[in-house]
Amino acid sequence: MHDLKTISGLFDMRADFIQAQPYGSGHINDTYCAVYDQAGRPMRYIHQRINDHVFKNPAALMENIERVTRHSLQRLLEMDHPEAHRRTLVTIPALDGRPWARDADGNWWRTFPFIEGAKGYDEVETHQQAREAAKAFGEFQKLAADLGGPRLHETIPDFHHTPKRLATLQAIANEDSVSRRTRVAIELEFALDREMDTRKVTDLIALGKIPERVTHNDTKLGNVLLDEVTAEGVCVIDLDTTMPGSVLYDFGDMVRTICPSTREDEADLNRIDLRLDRFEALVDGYLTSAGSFLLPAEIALLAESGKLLALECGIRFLTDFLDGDRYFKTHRPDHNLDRCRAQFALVRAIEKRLPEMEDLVAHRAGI
Ligand code: ADP
Ligand code: GN1
Ligand code: MG
Repeated sequence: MHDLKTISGLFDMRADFIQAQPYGSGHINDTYCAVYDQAGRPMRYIHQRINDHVFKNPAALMENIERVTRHSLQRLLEMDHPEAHRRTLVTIPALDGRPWARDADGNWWRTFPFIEGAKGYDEVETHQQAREAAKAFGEFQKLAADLGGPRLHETIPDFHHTPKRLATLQAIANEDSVSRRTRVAIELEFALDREMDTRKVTDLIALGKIPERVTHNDTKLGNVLLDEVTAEGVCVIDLDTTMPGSVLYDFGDMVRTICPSTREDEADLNRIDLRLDRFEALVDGYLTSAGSFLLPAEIALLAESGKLLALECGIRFLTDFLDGDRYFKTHRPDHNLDRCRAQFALVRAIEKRLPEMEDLVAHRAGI
């Protein structure tokens, strides 16, 4: 636990710090919810320590976030959105005006207003949640679509370059630095058997058939807050990987996290399946907001993007397992291995249901 009172003093809070607690279930950053007294009223803020092991250039990352969120806020205000300040994150400046501050130990910190009356979920409970989450991510992409200025920084280069992720897995497996390779022969074979599948989207981007856009790149369900009363998608959060990408990465990660009947780390593989009813809700929600700008080449791959992202995420969990669990936060022994197996079980489930998924997309898109 960091000293959050000291951290709060680095920002232009205009309120008195009361207390702070660790918050949320993200795998990457250290997140705290802090309560302040603001002119006699309790107000909550999020203070986050940016994981600079994962993000090597936090200043560039914060520049991306600042540009994208300011642009989104401006667009929302222009359209007279009644809840503009609840629909996008905005940064609270540090005392020197920058959107980040460093503490005495060199840690990087940032602060956001707490989005009240909304919640992130690790697991979907209703169709409406699936539809609303997808609609909100589509709206996020739409708001960012006409961002001017230079190309955004790549906060993690080749983040969704699945063929490179597979090559890294092979390299780390060959090193076998923590002697775990013999335990994962089946999983390694599963990934290597699908080498051709890993190339689909990157090849089409290289050929110019799928455009580069401003995308979120980490659209798991937990990264969109839904209204606690209406379930409406309120605010997309966790913008660290907002950078140039493909909408297929965003949609695929929604399929991966929203359509399974189980959690991301389900240990009972027999329980893992893909719920077509949820997929239908997802497609419906996403096309409601993103349908106006998507190209036919993108729509054609929406169903398959789920398989790609589940495969990629499984590859990443397996890589981290073989590397001694250094990247993702783990909460039990073999956590990354369980996560990998669950992702690969999901890949199999999607492979079985792909024709039906493609029919659903074609039907909803009217093609
Ligand atoms: P990580 O990269 O570790 O996933 P996130 O930015 O997703 O970090 O934050 C972790 C959790 O904190 C989120 O899942 C969400 O529950 C909560 N959270 C983050 N920012 C806010 C915010 N502005 N308002 C309310 N809750 C937030
Ligand atoms: C991480 O930051 P968080 O917990 O929302 C990861 C994603 C993975 C996800 C798997 C920057 O997301 O890419 O899909 O875990 N984020 C980063 O749960 O690596
Ligand atoms: Mg998150």
